[in-house]
Amino acid sequence: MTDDFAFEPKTVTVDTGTTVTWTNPGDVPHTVTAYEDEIPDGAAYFASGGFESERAARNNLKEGLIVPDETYGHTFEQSGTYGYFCIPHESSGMVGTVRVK
Ligand SMILES: [Cu+2]
Repeated sequence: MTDDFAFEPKTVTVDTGTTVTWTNPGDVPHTVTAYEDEIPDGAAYFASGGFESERAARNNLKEGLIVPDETYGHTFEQSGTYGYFCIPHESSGMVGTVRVK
């Protein structure tokens, strides 16, 4: 089932060094934006648009949008649990988790 306002799967588990790629198969733009306080200590921040902080991502929403059929990828170099969300649909519960082993 495809839900236009959810990450699918909501939680993924990958090995260290894996590049996770998000694809937008829907009709509306989304972002992949890490919660700065939900990534491991010392881990690289990530957000579509290439921002270095959650604040910058929130303040420059347009540049971070992943439009339909576009993708965004991030390579996870450090183990731990990473929480992220979609800025436009955060209030609708569009959040996800990447677990890196
Ligand atoms: Cu969204």
